[in-house]
Parts: sequence; structure tokens; C-alpha cells
Amino acid sequence: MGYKVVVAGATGNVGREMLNILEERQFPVDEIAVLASRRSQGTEVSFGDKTLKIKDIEQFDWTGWDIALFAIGSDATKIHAPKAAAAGCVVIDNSSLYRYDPDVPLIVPEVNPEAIHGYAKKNIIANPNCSTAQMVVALKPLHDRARIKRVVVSTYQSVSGAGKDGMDELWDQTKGMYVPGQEKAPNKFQKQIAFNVIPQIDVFMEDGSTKEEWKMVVETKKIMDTSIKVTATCVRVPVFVGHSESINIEFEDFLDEDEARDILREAPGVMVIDKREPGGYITPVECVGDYATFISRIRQDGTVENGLNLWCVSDNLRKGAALNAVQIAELLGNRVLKKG
Ligand code: 2RA
Repeated sequence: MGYKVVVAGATGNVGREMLNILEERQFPVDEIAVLASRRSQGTEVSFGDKTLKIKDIEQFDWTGWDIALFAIGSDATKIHAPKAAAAGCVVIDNSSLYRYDPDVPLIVPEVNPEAIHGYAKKNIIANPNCSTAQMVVALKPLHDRARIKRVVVSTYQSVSGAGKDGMDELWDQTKGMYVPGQEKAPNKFQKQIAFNVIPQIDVFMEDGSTKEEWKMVVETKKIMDTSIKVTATCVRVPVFVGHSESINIEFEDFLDEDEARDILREAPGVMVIDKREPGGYITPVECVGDYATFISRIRQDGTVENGLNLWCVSDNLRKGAALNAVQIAELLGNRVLKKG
């Protein structure tokens, strides 16, 4: 006995990855529906060896469906998530709409699986921001060993975080550099992204940080521990897929770099690639398509009493979005919705 599963936003980067990962992980699907906006109705998407036709989300009847993976952005989620939830379909939402709602659990299964029991308040579960997800997977096992006081993180986020348009912009601008007459002005990003980096993701807040940086602070506290101080600088880089992060951690107690490496080697969802030799570390092009949160460059930070530095890379469309959502669905199935 499996589940009746809906993927809403099935034509986008994340929606397509959700379908791929449901198939790869053999999630118990008895029936599946793929939804998108009216203009995409009839479009075909793959689900394993099947071809599915997109249905119009506006016309969809949620009655009798068990789990819905949403990747449709906050505005559309605001309309459709309450309808699905009211019909008894548990929504796992990748947008930021519900992440900060005290009645909606924000879950990274390797970090706070017990939060799944809070889903019934609204029948909605929130998926974290991609840059938060990989970071808390790295931080949690270390926090359990030597309680984290403060985190300083700089991110190097790929253009796929901004959707297909972001990827197209990098491609077109890069081509335009080499093919005279094909120059492309910035559109999706605030400035040229080809051969450049942009220290702004999302809008600016009152205090001069960006909303992406605010998300990392607030979400880390909600998922892990409100006592952890986090400061972030989020940067867009000319990489297609794969977010990288330079993470500096200050602990309550001393944690030796070798012990930290051993802990991370055993941690759920983590792959340590850390040799102090040329190429002995992970780079974003190597993480694409993988489930793991990769960690390299683990080393003491001697400038503070109990400091540690590390480099963290993960596929932002997978652990940062689609994989985490499917893992939440697995958690829901194993711990709550159990079907015979
Ligand atoms: C980004 N984290 O990278 C944001 C949304 N996916 O653009």
C-alpha cells in the first residue's frame, strides 16, 4: 500500500527534481498527479519510465490525495496550500511562505525529525531555504558534541537557485562574451553574472542585510537552536548548480579538528572529502546530482578560543530543495501516515 502523491510545480527545476528523486528512492507511490499553472496544462513530464501530463492546479480536486510536494512559489502556495490541506492532503512546501509560522514545522530530517509530529496543526510542513538546509546538516552533529555559540557563513550560491531564468541568464551572458552581437544585459540578477559575483540575493532589509541572509539566521534558529548566533553574507556566483559555503564556527567547548572530522564522517547525509593536498576538497561541479552534503577544509580557527572552519557544498536543487522535501515525505510516511 502506497500513497497518492501530488507534485505541484512539476515543470520547474525543483519540481522535476522532486519527480526524479521520488523515483530514484522508490517512494511508495500508488498514484501521482503533476500540476502547474494553466498555461502549462498538457505539458508532459517524466516520472521514471512513465510520461505524465500536467494538469491545471486551478481545477484540481485535492480530495483523497495523501501528500503534496509544492514548488510553486509563495504567491501560488498562498492560494493552493490551504485548499490541499483542508482536503486532508499534507503539503510539503518549498516556498518561504510558511517557514516562519510557529504552527508549521520547518524540517531537515537529519537534524530535527521529531518536528514532524507538529504537521497536523495546519497539515503543512515547510522545507527550508536551500542555503540553510546544507548548513544545518553540517552543523548539527558538531553542535551535539560541543554546543555552537556563533556561526559566520559566506555563501557562493549557484544561479539555479534563481530558477531556469537564472541559468538561462548566465548561459546567454557567457555566450554573449564570445559571440559578438549576442551580448545580454542583466535581467534576473542585479548586475552581470557572467565572470562576476553579486553580493545580493533577494531584497535588502532595514539593517542592510538581504532577505536571503535573514532566512539563514532565522531558519537555523528554528531548526536547530534559538541560542545559536548566525551572521551570513550570501553571494551569487557564476555556477549553474551547487551552493558552496565557507562556515566559521565558535563553540562553547574546544573541538579538535580531527575529532570534528571523525564526527562528520559518521554524520547522516554528510560526505567528508578533506585531504590537505591539491584537489583534496569538493567543488560545486562535483556535487551535482548527489544527495550528500559534502564537507572539506576542516581546520581549527586559532583566532578564537574554540573555533573551527569548514567548506560545505551541496546540490541546491537536491538537498537544498527536492531531496529534503522527499525525505520529509518519507519521514511522514514512516512515522505518521504509516500505511500497511
Ligand atoms: C536562491 N536560496 O539561491 C534562493 C532561493 N532558492 O536564489
